[in-house]
Amino acid sequence: MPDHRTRFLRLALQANALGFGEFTLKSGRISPYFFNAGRFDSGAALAALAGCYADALEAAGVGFDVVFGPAYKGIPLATALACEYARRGRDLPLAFNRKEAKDHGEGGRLVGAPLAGRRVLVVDDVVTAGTAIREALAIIRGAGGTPAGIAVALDRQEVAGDGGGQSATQAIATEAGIPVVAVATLDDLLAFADQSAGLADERARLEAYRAQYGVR
Ligand code: OMP
Repeated sequence: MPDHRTRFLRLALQANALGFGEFTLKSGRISPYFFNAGRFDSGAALAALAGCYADALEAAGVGFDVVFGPAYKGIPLATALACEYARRGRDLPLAFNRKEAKDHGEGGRLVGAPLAGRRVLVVDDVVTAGTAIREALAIIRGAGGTPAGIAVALDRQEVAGDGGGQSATQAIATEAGIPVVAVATLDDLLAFADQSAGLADERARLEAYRAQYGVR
């Protein structure tokens, strides 16, 4: 397992961003685990997380000119990633959206660097059915940008309703013709649980969930 995956899963467990129990997802599925990126709630935690995203993107070799964080959870993630790139010597433009249009001041829904004519990387937290990512792609296209890739912390590798047997991320990658880079996947989490003492019960529940909703 490449280092950024293990590093991320350790960080997520330490921060309680990865929880085990019973969670109802946006899709209505009842999941034995949940990733809450909001628990990366300090400068140091976000900086460490951004390092994992940057390593995963570098390993995947994705080309882009600007990073875009969808409201709300993508905003601190994209911001931290842009800061991490600056630390590594590349100053990248950064943009994000508001959920509500602003009718005064500068107005509009987009904040930050222009997207028009640029290759845009979407930075978000997690993909289940892919609804949130599809909305972000529509915003980018509406602003004249070209989606160039998607970076998420966790790919839950679940079949999408319309995925034709593919996972939501595979369906989006095929539809949009762009790479979806996940720092870690459910498969990585299962492999990590195999090697970690004390996660045997959680692993069994993850396996049962994958048998029901996971991609084959
Ligand atoms: P999709 O839009 O179905 O891909 O679900 C992704 C969104 O669901 C995320 O942006 C979160 O709002 C939320 N979510 C999590 O934050 N963590 C999870 O582990 C699972 C979900 C979810 O509801 O599926």
